[in-house]
Amino acid sequence: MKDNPNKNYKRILVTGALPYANGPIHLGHLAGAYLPADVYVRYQRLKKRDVLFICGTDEHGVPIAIAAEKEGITPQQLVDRYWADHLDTFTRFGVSFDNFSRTSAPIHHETARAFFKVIYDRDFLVERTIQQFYCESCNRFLADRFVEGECPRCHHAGARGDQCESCGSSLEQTELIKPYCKVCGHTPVLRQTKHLFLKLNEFQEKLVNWLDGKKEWKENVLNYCRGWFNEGLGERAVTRDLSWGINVPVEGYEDKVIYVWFEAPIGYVSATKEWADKKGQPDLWKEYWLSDDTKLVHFIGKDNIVFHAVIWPAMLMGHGEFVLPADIPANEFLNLQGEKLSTSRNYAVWLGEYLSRFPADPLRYYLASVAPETKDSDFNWQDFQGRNNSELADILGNLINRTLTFARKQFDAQVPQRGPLDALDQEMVRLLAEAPAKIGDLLEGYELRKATAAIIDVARFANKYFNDQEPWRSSRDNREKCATTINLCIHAARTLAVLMAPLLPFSAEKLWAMLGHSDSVHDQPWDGCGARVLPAGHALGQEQILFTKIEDSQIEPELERLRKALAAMRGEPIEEPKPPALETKPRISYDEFAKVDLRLARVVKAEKVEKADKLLKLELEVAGEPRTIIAGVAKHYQPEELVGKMIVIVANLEPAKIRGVESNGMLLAAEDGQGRMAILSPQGPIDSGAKVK
Ligand code: B3M
Ligand code: ZN
Repeated sequence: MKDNPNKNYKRILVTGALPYANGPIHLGHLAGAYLPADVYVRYQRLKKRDVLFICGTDEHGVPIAIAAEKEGITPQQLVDRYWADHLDTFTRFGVSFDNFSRTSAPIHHETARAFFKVIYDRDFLVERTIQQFYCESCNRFLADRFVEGECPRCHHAGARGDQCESCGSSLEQTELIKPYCKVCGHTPVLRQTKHLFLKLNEFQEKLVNWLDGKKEWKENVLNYCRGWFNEGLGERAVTRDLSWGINVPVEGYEDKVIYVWFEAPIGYVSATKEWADKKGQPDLWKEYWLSDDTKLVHFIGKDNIVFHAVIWPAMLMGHGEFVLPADIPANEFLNLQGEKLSTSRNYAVWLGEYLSRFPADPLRYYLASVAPETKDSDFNWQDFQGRNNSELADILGNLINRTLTFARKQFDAQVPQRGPLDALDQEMVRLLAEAPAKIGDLLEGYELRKATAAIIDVARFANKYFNDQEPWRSSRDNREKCATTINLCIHAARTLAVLMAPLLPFSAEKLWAMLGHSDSVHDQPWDGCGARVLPAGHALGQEQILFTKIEDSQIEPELERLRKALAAMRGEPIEEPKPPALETKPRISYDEFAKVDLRLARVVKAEKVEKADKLLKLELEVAGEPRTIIAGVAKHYQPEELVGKMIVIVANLEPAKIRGVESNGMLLAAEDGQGRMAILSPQGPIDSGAKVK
């Protein structure tokens, strides 16, 4: 086992990046920050550590103001909706925040303003007068993304005032070619305005030294920071000319708000305060933020690295009272079917939609096994289906199912007595005993992919153990051995329930109940879980299916939707899938066809043919002449529906005896590949006997 990375810490404070409240949660969010954070936290809880998991919505900033304007609602209405939506979908996905707050909460406004004031009073802010775009039609300064134009570097049209999405360069809005107001389209004018700037440059040396001590941090995070240091940190504006946000607590700045990226991370502090208030111990937040023995861990996606690993620590250093981040395990991006996600173009998988069709755990499992830990990775629906079916259902689910079914049939649904252990039994016992520490080390080091594989490996081994011990054979000739095998398989199931609890919280709880427990698996201790055995005679619960297989027909609509979104994104025509090519019989000449005498006939009488459930006997009238035919349409038509109808018959077909009745002709009906049948009829008024050509 590795050295305990938490030995210097009394408590762990885990944060998930505050999602913007201007759109629903998608799989990229989950893979980047929230799933890894949740698994880590759930694991720490099982380790019985003092851990607190904090998050909330990021509710200010330009994109939110714009989205609200577009919908014709107030920003508050918009964020109210998304705050509730995020909380709901996160909960259904099993993300177990201790508090999910929001930056529009009064406690955050208060905390952020106080923080800002301290930074100001300690002289880390400087006033600068700058030229900024102003829209004379909207009567406002155009902060950040309120202005768009052509990118001066790649000439992409529609580059935003702070960044070009196409080439990725970060921009000053005054660099934009042909700038326009994002809201009304007018060309803005330059006006003078003053802002407060954070003197980030004054923190560079301190930051470099601090990050030097972070040898165990992920390489991608350290690299980003080095890039920033190499360019040299400059002053950054931390106020904005906007109406939606937190008012700047400095005289002369009353009509401006704090830059959203300055106040959002302070949201971690406010959310902790809110948690403490809700608990009725309003000072409890201080234990987490005001003490060096707190391990502060920020889970984020790579686009947030500079804010968390450079600017936020500088702010914390400037403020001086709060603990600095101990780790920032940032993930790279998750692509979708080999393409970049685009939320604005709806090329994404939205969590709420996923959850309306599939359970949470298979997605947690899949996202963990393809987590973008060191490089961008891909979400692929077929791969998701494959792993669910072959790993969750066929390995983990199968082990549990066959073990519990066997125990029910052979041992009256009780844990059988363990006898002497053979070599294979001993290997099973050892593997289970060692699993918690091994998987724990991986989880501790944020290696979610490897931890996930290691959990399935335990189930894989146990499945093989079941096969090799052949309990179905020993149940006949060696009851003691059979009992030992099943006892150990139940032990494996029990161990797995705890090991999988952080990753598959819903299935683990279900399994725990199946093993006959009435408490929660999430309250069990992780340490030693592989050695804790259920006593012989312990009554097992009712077995249920843990993981259902996913059918092709369930993922096809998902692929189809993405295919369409991608085509729309690229401006390609949306191709409908082509029907299979029409296969016909060999060609015939007109003369051959003309030999068939098709006529209209009126149905006079119709009745079922006895003991033939497919046949109807039809009495017809063809140009005044009576005729009888037998038709195989009884599965599709009731006799009464046909009476009075005009139909088409082959009038010159050789008569044939069917069930003792002479059938003199044949009606025409169409049949498709889906078992449907329709009798052909003329569309207008016409006499019976008329020729059909
Ligand atoms: N809302 C950006 C994002 O969701 C931002 C994170 C804030 S964390 C303090 O990517
Ligand atoms: Zn405008």
